Amino acid sequence: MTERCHGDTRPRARTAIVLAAAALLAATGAAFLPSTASAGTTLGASAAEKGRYFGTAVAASRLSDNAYTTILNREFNMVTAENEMKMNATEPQQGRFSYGAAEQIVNHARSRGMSVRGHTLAWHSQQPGWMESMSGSALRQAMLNHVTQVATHFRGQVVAWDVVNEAFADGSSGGRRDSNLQRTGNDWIEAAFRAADAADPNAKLCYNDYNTDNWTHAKTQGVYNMVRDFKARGVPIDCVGFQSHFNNNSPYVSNYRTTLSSFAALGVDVQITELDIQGAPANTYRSVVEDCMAVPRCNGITVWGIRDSDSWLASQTPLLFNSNGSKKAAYDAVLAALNNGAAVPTTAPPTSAPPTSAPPTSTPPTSAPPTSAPPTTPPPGGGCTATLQDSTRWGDRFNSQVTVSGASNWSVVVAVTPPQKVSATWNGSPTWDSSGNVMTMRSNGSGNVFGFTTMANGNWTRPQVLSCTAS
Ligand code: 9MR
Repeated sequence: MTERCHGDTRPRARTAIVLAAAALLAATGAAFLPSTASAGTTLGASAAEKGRYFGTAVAASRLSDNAYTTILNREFNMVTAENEMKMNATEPQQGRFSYGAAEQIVNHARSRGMSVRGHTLAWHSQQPGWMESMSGSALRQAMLNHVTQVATHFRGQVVAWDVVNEAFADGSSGGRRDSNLQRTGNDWIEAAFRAADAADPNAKLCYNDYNTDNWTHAKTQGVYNMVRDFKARGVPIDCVGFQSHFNNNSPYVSNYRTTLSSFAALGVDVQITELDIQGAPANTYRSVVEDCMAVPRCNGITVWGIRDSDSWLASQTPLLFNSNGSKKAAYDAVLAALNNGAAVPTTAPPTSAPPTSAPPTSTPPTSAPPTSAPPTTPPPGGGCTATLQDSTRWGDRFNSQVTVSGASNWSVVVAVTPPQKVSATWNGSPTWDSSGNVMTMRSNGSGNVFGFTTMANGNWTRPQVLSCTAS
């Protein structure tokens, strides 16, 4: 087994950065952007304009379905593998790792400017057979090795990991679920988080569960107490995922916003990770999105599938697209709620791990977006003109908007400065050169204004438009 490393300094570094940001917040007040309605035309674009993401679960087997990938590529900027990163998929035999289907999804997403949530490193369910029959210290070691190997394999490609999934019991106990992993000792969850932190220090590390939406439920309180304890003791946890599978037995409740904001107040990001709602009532979808938008640290929403026919609960028709791929009323409600929602505050604590490299060399990262900097325009000659303008800036990243004139079919080449990385795009089809720093964005029928989010990684240099070519 790989030697365990508890990364003694990393949790403290993480805490220090968050505390520094919190102090800054206290000093300056949370500078919310005005919640002016914007007009994003896709879920991903609208979320990204507000500093958030909108994702979906993807099954590798469906990537050959053109109708499916058309919606995926158009609407979403975050992807979760529905089953392909689970323990039984990635380590079918002990010590033999299998990443083919997971990589198919990761490559599909990343080559199109979408980010990836990793789901899931440790879970009582969907364990490979060899693990199901293990117990005690052998199981603990096997679990930690799995966490280490998988997180290391995808290091740098996954923005957030569901490190541990569904470890709390249903019902009124508020305690842990019994499982072979739980029987290795109550500290198995924090051990998994420390192993993930050592393997991929820059990924966000999340705890993910279902039936934790109702603030008054014992299970919600149980998870809350664990997260509070982890934060107090420096266990490296960054985020909590709320699966939010809503149905008649487990309905949406109006204290959901209290749940999200109460967890966020512990100093973690909160994300809605597997949203589906029986019957897809537009009003309930709207409420869920409004609740997330009202919480600055609710930085993303993922629906658990694209079309109703893709859902694990297809007969409940719980998703945003009909089986024929058309948008449902719930889709319109979600898009409107995203467009009407507030952007995350520009002074929020970093939503990705702090850069480990040298301190920023250019503009400090916490100021308001510059309004007076001149837009950059590439040299003429390609039959069109592309003008880049700064848009929103956060503690760790910033948005840019590019307006093209002179052509409706265009391709624009944009360069970012390493170690910057583009983490999301909207209203265009991007491809990258091998360095990952030069993006060619092609028109995709979404108009003449495209945008993208750049993770600064300590460098705040403005991206440059290199060329605009009409085609
Ligand atoms: O959607 C997934 C389905 O295809 C699998 O058969 C199932 C097996 O457990 O897992 C489903 O996804 C689950 C997710 O991984 C964790 N939260 C509950 C999801 C729905 O069951």
